[in-house]
Amino acid sequence: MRIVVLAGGIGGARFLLGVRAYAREVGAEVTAVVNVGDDLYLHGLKVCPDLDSVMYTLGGGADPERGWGRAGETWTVKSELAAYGAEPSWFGLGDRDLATHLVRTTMLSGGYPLSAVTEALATRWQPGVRLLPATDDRLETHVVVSDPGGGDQRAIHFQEWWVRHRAEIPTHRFVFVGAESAKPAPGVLDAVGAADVVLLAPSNPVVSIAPILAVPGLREAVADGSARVVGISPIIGGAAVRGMADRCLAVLGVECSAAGVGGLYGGRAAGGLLDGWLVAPEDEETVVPDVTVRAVPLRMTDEAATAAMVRAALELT
Ligand code: FO1
Repeated sequence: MRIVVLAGGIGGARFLLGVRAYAREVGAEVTAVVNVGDDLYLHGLKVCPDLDSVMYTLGGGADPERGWGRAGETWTVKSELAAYGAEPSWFGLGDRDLATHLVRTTMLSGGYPLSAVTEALATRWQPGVRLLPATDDRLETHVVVSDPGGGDQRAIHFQEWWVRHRAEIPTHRFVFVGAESAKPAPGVLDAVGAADVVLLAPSNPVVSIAPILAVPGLREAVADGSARVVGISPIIGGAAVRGMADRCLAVLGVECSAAGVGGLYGGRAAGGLLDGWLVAPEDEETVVPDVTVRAVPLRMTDEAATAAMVRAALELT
């Protein structure tokens, strides 16, 4: 069996631990198509937060509390940069993490596409699933904001919105810069086309899953493909499990609920993506037109709990 997972960063990484565990049980192949909209250049280095969260988490090198960056991290370079007054200081790059960005930037400068760089970095980490960026092209999530109390609108990078402002700034819309000319990374369309199941991880639907689907041809490949498509709700009992999906959904005017996100993805018969939608027991009354909804525990407390979610999703197909 072949499983493709569309995933963002921290929540996606934790979900992929369960997918990998399930796949090992049943002998399935897993390809993760990971969001690149969070990526940014910083101090001359290319940083890919979602790809790195997935790679470090599956490779056993992630800091379990933070969910991003490396375990056992030190911050010497960060403090040296601050001593020079080098901005931005609001985005911390750890010393161990920097080695990843140095290798990545060197390879990109040498002409390697991001997908080849990701494969090279994963050779060290052995994540146990194939990691593909959604695209090798530039696709950056920018956020149109205005200062509190009105004033002109301006676009800032997603990370500045997420980390510097913690999303606590008047926010008007999200723009996936470069999406219109981006192409699916090599292997992405083949993986989706050959998949028996495509899973939408319980990542942020607005700034993690949407930028993946914004790559021309990718949404169509999923919607029109032969694979069954099952999503896992990132919202339990009307609250985001982690991160700021609630604030992101509010920007879109979408209800922060399992039904709201299910409706955002839509049923395949109605031109959307979903055949199945996994919700938490608190949300068992959820109805999404044309979609089979099933309620199971969705707290990813450990690999076994997450693998049980994956099994439930596969049973939905
Ligand atoms: N998140 C923060 O809240 N503060 C940081 O200083 C920070 C640094 C950072 C460095 C590398 C990296 O891969 C991720 C980092 N993140 C940080 C998390 C990042 O904003 C999120 O992982 C995603 O972009 C959102 O899912």
